[in-house]
Amino acid sequence: MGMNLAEKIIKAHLVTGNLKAGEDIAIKIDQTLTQDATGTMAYLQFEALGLKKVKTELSVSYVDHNMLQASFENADDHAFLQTIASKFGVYFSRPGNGICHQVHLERFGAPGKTLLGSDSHTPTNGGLGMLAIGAGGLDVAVAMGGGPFYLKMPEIVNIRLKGKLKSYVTAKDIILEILRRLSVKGGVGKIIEYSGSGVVELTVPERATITNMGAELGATTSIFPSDDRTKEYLRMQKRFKDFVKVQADKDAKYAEVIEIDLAKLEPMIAQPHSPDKVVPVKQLKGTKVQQVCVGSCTNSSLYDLTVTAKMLKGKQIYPDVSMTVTPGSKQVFEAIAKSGALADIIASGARIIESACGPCIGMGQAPASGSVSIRSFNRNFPGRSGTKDANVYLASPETCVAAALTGYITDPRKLGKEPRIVLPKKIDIDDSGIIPPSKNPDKVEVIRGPNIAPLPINTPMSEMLIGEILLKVGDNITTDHIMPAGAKVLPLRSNVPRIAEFVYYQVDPEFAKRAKERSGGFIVGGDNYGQGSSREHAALAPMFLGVKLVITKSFARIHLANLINFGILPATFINPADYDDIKQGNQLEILRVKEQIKAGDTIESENKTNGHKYLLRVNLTPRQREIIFAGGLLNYTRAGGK
Ligand code: MIC
Ligand code: SF4
Repeated sequence: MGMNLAEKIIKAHLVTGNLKAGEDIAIKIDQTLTQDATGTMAYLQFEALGLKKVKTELSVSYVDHNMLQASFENADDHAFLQTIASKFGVYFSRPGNGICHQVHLERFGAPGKTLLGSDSHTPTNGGLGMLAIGAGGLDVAVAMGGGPFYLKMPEIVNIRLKGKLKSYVTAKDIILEILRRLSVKGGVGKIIEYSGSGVVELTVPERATITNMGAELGATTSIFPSDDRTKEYLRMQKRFKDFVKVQADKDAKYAEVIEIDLAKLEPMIAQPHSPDKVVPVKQLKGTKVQQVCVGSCTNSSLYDLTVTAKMLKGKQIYPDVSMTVTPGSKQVFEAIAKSGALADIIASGARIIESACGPCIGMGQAPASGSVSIRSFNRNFPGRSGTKDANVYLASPETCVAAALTGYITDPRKLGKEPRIVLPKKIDIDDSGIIPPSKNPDKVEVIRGPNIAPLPINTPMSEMLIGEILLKVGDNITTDHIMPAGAKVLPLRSNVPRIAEFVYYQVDPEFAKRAKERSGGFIVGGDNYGQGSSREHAALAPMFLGVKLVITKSFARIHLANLINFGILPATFINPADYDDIKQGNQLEILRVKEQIKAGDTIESENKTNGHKYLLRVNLTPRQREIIFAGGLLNYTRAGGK
């Protein structure tokens, strides 16, 4: 029987397990990436493993998130990251060099390889035919140390693309349509593999827009085959040597097949506050817009910025709209400067931002109160922009520009003929923003400013869990809800005691105080708990506050792994009615918890407030069980666990 592409790459990297969906497997990781907001912890954790040098083929540390330097914190982190990278054999992409996923696609991604990144949008590099997976920083630290990455073998779903996109319909509209059909939990436990005659119509950056937003489906990753388009892209990057052809066998089997006729698509837009609340742009025609942002790891390629410039050329941004444009990398920035596209963008009145995540993670450009912001980004969770009551919509750069020019949500097809874009055949390749590791690592001194606090370590699990339900939340809670980002909180990522004050801050500002007063407790959540970002701080900071148990209807993949990594027990309700029964403030008790977990995956708990008993599912592999008992992966690894 033929194999699909994901299975082929997994098989070639398999360390343990077999390729049956739902089974526990471990795979070898060829490359890793970190970014600054998750990277400081990842390198502290790598350091705690006691190794001298990374054992991967390639590890890169990017600085792209914490770029506003309103105080010393971010600059401290940059110095720490640069020196520790140099010491441990890691390449360092300096601030200004670009957004990790965009730069990795340009300079390092390679078909057939595996990539583990401490950022949920790591699957962007699936656009090159790479098996690229997002994970918590600790999993990436372990991979840097040569350890395999453990996961449940996903189901492989095939999305077959046919036909050709019509004028003003883009790769962003393809993934928005998929989100409309499948929802933010439609990809959980799955790898999305693209194929079909429509694939050749898409360039690598367009494919990367699609695989990037596969993260919003909750998918483990998304992948395209490599082909002549991949060759063309790697040749332009002067990396032709990295090309290998990877594709599915003709008779490959998939768990599910979904067909999309590209010719039938139209411009789409995701409404507040979820990337799957997708409707055709024309349906929202006439909605007043106050802010427009083009950029982010989803849509900041040379093509995206060139089309933005072409549409803006000779025109002015609507007087009451503020528009920002962010090139995804230094390479893109230089190329638009040389082609003149940058001058057209500046002349239109747009505000140019350095190559970084910027407004996507609330690092500046928070919209006005109650206003509408249209962004070419990938997430529009409440408050993520930095303004709690802002209404953020997600759309293609073309739809963004249409709004910037008219002041209202406008179907770009109303603007007349789509501009013809001819990209330069050659661009300048300049890797001066990527600093190789030191040849004399022993001489490198790691700089640790006061923002770098020591790593908090959990205690081993106790014999019984007794505590209060500190908070009860609903479905699709994101890690942005649990551990907000933005210009105020992100700079504290290297300082867990300080960042812990902000756990659930937007949902319930009293949460941290309550957790401290009660010396910890438990959290109850609904379906798809912990979707979105890979930030392990959403587990690490609750752990610091004494949270020992999270009970939900279901979990998102990366957050589930992060909870286990930091020794917080994840459990699900067996009887859905128990979710309705349990209330915030109730006392819950689980006796002989370790014994119960060892005996099987069902454990008994008692709500001491109303006397009701709940059966909970604790679905752990034997290794995860030991990690939880040890109080987290670091304790487990230090004690000799593999
Ligand atoms: C995000 O888009 O939410 C982030 C910020 O890139 C996160 C990582 C983080 O929180 O540092 C992600 O996607 O994993
Ligand atoms: Fe950065 Fe936004 Fe991409 Fe996250 S989604 S890596 S914050 S640009």
